[in-house]
Amino acid sequence: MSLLPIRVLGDPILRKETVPVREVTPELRQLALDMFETMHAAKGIGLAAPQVGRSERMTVIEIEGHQLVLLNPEVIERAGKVTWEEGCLSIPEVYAKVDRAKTVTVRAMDLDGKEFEVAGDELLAVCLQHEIDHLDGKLFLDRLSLLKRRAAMKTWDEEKDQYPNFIRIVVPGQESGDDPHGDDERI
Ligand code: K2U
Ligand code: ZN
Repeated sequence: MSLLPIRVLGDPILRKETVPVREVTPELRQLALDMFETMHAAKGIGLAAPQVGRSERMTVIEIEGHQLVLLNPEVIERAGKVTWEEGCLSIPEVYAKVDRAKTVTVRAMDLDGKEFEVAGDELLAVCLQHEIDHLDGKLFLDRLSLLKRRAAMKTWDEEKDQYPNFIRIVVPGQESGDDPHGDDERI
């Protein structure tokens, strides 16, 4: 397995629509393994293909040891409202409260090419929506008010020079700024 460089805000790939997966190849299976390894090293609970420079419509999620690989995911049901302080592995050190659906049902394909549905609430629901946004070229910043977005971009302006060429190299065990409940600056 390999640790993959994470693309950060400013890299155009984060703003591109992803391409549906038509065939599950051995290379795609390896990509899923590498995405899990990279996500773990970055202390994340989700990671979408564009965040590692790939255009496949694919994301991985792991919450409380339960792993999900979602190919071509789509939200088929949503209900309620929840406000969650979000971060993003592609926008380190920046946090903001985001309103999303409290519960969602997502239809996707697994690595065996089999269609499945997953229903989630709270953290799983937020993560599913955050990752599917990535696959649509959207970031949590896009869901903030103008004022909150400006504050987030001001924080990012102070951080972005650490990531030349919009690349973040993840080192296992290194303190990362993705803990939404750390003492990093919050918006
Ligand atoms: O896609 C990503 O950038 C990984 C995101 C996923 C996520 C964002 C907000 C809320 C839930 C999930 C995070 O950086 S993963 C970091 C994290 C860890 C524990 C709880 C929430 C977020
Ligand atoms: Zn993210």
